[in-house]
Amino acid sequence: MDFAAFSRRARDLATSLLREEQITVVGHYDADGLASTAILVKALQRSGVDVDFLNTRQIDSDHINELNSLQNPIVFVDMGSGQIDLLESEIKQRFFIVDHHPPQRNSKNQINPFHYGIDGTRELSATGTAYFVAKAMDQGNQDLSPVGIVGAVGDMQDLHGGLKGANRTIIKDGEDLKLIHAHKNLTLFGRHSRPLPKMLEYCSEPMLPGLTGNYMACVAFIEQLGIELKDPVGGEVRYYVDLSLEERQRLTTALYMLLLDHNAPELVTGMLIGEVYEFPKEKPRTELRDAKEFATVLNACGRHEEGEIGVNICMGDRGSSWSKAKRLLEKHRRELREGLEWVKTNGIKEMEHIYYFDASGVIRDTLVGVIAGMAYGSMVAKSEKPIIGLSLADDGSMKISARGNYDLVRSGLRLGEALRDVCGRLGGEGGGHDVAAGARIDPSKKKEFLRLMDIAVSRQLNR
Ligand SMILES: [Mn+2]
Repeated sequence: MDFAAFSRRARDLATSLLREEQITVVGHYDADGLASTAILVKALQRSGVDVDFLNTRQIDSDHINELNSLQNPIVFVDMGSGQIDLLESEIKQRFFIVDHHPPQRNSKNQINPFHYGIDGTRELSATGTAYFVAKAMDQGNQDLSPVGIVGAVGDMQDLHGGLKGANRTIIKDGEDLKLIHAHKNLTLFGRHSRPLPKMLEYCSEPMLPGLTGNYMACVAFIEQLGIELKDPVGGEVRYYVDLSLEERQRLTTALYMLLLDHNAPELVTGMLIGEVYEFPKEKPRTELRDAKEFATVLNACGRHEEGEIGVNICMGDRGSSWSKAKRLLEKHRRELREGLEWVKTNGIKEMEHIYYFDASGVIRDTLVGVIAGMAYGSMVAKSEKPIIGLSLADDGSMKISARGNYDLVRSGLRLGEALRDVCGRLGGEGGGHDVAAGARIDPSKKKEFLRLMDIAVSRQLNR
């Protein structure tokens, strides 16, 4: 990796951007996209550039017309590297790209870690890339390091034993400023924002045998350990972060034993503990205290087309934007619950090697993947087959979200590959991770898709 050359490009780009009087930042609508948008907007504002922003799922011809009518120079973040040719032929004004997706090719006015031997899928996100551009504008922008980590975690760059590569530099910056506390801990989601039994009930990575999806069993499990559910003095419901060190150890050990009793492979027990990123300056018992939960807030904003709220939170608004986000989170969780309930009652269809459900017109396409994952968590679907959720998108295409688990991946499941092959053959497109992937096809191809996907999965699993 050539970090020095990467830093030079960051400096050059920072200089070019600061020469502009007005800029429009155009970012992707997921956690990494919103966080990277926020970093650039904040850094440019601080340097006196007149900046506005928008977040979108993809750049289509409508956007291009809209952008061309603005006439502002544009910075694309978390998008653009894969579409340089299109952008160069369609966008009339000057534009810049800050991205970490595999690039079509190198170009002037673009920064992408891949060009410097830095793996953009694991070592640096778009937010991280934007962070280094911001830091090159002004060292004072190092206070944006927590946001840099939220973007990386939002893009799941911490999946393989914690953040690596150039991401570590951002952590170091944040630690020096006492804004980031990276440490080993129980990795379960909700340590900061969910009552203890809820944290266990909703845990799907890893699946906790007998606990995931069973609230009463979780309550009994915690009580058996002699851990109080409520504070004996104040009576408040306790969260993981409220436990004493000794209680935390007791709980962690018990969860380990539970997994071992069920012959969980090392890969799965290993998921219980990992590096987590805490933000000590944020209010305790809120999602914003933890990088992973912060990223979920941003995803909820993006999925409900309220990207602006997420960007404002990343830029530091803990007032009205945070209030709106909390309401949005409630709505988001309600829709998830209702969606899961719908899947439960309407039944998952079972094929030889896959489960699927078609929630077209019922569950919004941006939530169908999360709900497919939750179907495992709540044991609606058994874990020996991957599950595929279908839904209709606004543009009339069929959105496909596939979810597996790590046992299946160990047996050979490669969902991203399967979707890319199958949907490619059907004139659609797909891809993603081994354990979670997505695709789009024409709805008329649904039957054929399911048939081919069933075959593809059976081949991967040698069944
Ligand atoms: Mn990204």
